[in-house]
Amino acid sequence: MFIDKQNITIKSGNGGDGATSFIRYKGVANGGPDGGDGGRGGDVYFVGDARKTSLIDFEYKRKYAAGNGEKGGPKKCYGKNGDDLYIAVPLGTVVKDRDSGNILCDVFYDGEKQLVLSGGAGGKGNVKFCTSRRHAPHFSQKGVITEPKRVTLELKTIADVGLLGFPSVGKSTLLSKISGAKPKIAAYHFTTLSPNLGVVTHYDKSFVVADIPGLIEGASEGAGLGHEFLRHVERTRLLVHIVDISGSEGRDPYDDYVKINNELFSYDEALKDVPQVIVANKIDIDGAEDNLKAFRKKIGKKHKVIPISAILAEGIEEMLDEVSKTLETLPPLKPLEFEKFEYETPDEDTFEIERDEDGAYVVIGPLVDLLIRNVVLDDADSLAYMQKTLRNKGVFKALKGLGVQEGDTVVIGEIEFDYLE
Ligand SMILES: Nc1nc2c(ncn2[C@@H]2O[C@H](COP(=O)(O)OP(=O)(O)OP(=O)(O)O)[C@@H](O)[C@H]2O)c(=O)[nH]1
Ligand SMILES: [Mg+2]
Repeated sequence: MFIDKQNITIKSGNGGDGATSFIRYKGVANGGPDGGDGGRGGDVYFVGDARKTSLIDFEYKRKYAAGNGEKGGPKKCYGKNGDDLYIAVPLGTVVKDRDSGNILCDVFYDGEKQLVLSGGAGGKGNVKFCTSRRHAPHFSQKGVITEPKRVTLELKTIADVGLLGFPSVGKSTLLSKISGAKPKIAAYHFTTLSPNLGVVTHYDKSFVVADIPGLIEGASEGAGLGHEFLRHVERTRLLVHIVDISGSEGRDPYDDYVKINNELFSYDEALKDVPQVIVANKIDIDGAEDNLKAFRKKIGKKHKVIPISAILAEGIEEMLDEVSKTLETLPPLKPLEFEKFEYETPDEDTFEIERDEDGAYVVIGPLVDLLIRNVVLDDADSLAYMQKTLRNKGVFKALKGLGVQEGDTVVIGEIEFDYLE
């Protein structure tokens, strides 16, 4: 089974909670605060791995999470940071946010690391809340809890050369002769079920060739293996278009050539700009030479047609010369051009105020989530700290702007209090 599209869930690590703790040792009754900060949650990266050729690994494991940050400890001990997670993917893997379809990254080069999710920040320990007036804070901050994200991985194979043509024209046979690849070869259609890659060395040049199977008439609308493999044609610099010049299956080679091109161009018009080397295979079969003459006539002088016998390895050198020469004139492949989508870490300074049916002022938004996560309700210091934050972030000012009166109810998460000037 070839897998070139997969949905998975990824999550960066939560931040570790800060510690609330006080110095304790013999002879000291009430030592000062010494609670350390929580550790940062681990980040999630995708990494290009040239040894991988499909997304099969993701068929078996769908959930990926970086390590959580550890809690802070007494004696100002910092919590350990969570381990980063590196997810290895084949080159040409495009990672998208599943809900919006926006592109997070295109992993193009071997060893390339792409950061997609940052770990949650660790909470501050109570030491950090000491001030000249607050010597013994009985509160600390919680670490940031991160959200899992649903992403789609899509493999758009990167190859210098794409081999294409109707089923059984000899694509895999050719690939097996020019590279170390050992694809399955047989006299029935759709022998090859996934794009095979091979590395070809020709004199001092080497290039990657992909056997792109499954193309038949109607492929761009889903016939045969259809669309599945057309996306692998998008990222080739050059196409080797193979026809069975012997017409061994009763089809006209020129008809085949036109049909395959129609499928390509109706899938993506831009493929018209990808140069093609036309190869007439199975020249060893009786009658093929006559067909070649007729084919050349229909193709016209503009295009060169190279006759070969893949099975007998004849004409291969001429073909590789042509491929290699053409490749030299073509620019290298580049990653997709796109605007990188980044998951937002909510801006914890933002809030909104709504009125509920009882007329109470309800404060909502990321700022509130932050405050609620951190407040210790039965601790006066903690409540005072929350009040100060509300003032500093402009919540009281906004309430006044809305006409809040002394004694009105203000709701923040689960906390309700009367507004006092
Ligand atoms: N006579 C002759 N037969 C060939 C030649 N090249 C391939 N064949 C035969 O054609 C049949 C199909 O070859 P494959 O290489 O599997 O064809 P393919 O294009 O990869 O086919 P799919 O994977 O089904 O798309 C096999 O039986 C091959 O032995 C050739 O040059 N001459
Ligand atoms: Mg094949």
